[in-house]
Amino acid sequence: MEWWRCLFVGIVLLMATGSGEAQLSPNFYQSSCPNVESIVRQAIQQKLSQTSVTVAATLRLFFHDCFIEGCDASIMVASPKHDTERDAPDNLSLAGDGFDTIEKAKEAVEAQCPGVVSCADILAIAARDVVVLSGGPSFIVELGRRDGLISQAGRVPGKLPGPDFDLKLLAWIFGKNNLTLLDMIALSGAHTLGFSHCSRFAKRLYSFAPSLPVDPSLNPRYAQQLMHACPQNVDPNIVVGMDPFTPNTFDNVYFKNLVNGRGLFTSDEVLFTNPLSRPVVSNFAANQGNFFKAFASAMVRLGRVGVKTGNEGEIRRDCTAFNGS
Ligand code: HEM
Ligand SMILES: *[C@@H]1O[C@H](CO)[C@@H](O)[C@H](O)[C@H]1NC(C)=O
Ligand SMILES: CC(=O)N[C@H]1CO[C@H](CO)[C@@H](O)[C@@H]1O
Repeated sequence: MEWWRCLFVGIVLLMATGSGEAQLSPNFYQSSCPNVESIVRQAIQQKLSQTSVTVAATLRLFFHDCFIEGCDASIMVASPKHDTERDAPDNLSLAGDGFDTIEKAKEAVEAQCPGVVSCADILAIAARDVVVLSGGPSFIVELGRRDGLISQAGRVPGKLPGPDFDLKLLAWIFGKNNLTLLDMIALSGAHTLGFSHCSRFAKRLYSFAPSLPVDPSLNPRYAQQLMHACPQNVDPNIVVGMDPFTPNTFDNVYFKNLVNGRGLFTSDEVLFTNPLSRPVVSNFAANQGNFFKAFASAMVRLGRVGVKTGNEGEIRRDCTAFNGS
């Protein structure tokens, strides 16, 4: 080999191995905390027996965590000054039960394996578990994430998709997180669970366009139902099920709804109205198995976004506070 090629290969090898870039692995805690998954599952099941809100709240928490600074539990950090990620306006709807679920699971894990398992990994396991416990697909969770050292409300704006996004913007923001169009469509299927406040879609009912108050892509009967549930100037705490038929079950009804003009947000319905994504929506609506497979693989890829490994970050003792604080 010519010397410069040798040098080049050497540098590449060094970059791959020498930078401390560790990989996630399903067996990461095999020797340090072999029962971590069953400890987390038990904590989730117990919380779930108290309130079904846990399911959607935990899944959404994982998504928001990963899109802001990567999957590093930065969303969990609380500060008396109310200036961390969870205090950003975008979080308003992050139900407190999601945070509580992760804190409970962390306490249970700490009791058996103190100082070993990251909050980021507990959140990733918990997100998988709530999907399974509500009827969705199971999958193997990769582990070995470290907890982040940055959590600032000011760094949230622009990192999360909005309910008024079109397909191009959705594809762009998921693309920034190494997720494909297919991943994005599959992950949107999480809206088969949970609730939304009226303010997030009221524009589609009352002020879509100057001469066209109701978004024409809304099924007219669905629009009527939504106006009934969300009259103008409704109490801001009122919520409606994002999948009006089975809001507590993880199934493909979300995609059937889209085909029938029953997507709650513009960002939901556009997946069917845009010809680029429509074939996938139709496929998921007709075949729940295909949706489940795509969702499981997209969740694994979501769980890789911006992860810290090796000796980056820390293993937080308390998920809501940096160790140094
Ligand atoms: C595709 C872009 C997305 C947009 C624009 C979006 C937007 C929203 C909005 C506006 C809400 C309602 C918040 C409220 O007012 O209460 C919501 C709820 C929710 N989202 Fe998304 N989301 C997206 C993707 C995702 C993904 C990828 C996941 C998870 C994998 C997810 C999981 C959830 C869940 C479970 C809820 C219900 C929360 C609850 O009931 O507590 N979303 N989303
Ligand atoms: C996306 O993937 C590239 C290549 O593997 C990686 O360098 C980058 O950090 C990833 N970005 C995120 C946000 O995970
Ligand atoms: C659950 C949670 O932490 N919600 C906070 C979101 O941010 C607002 C301020 O923008 C706080 O008032 C909420 O307590």
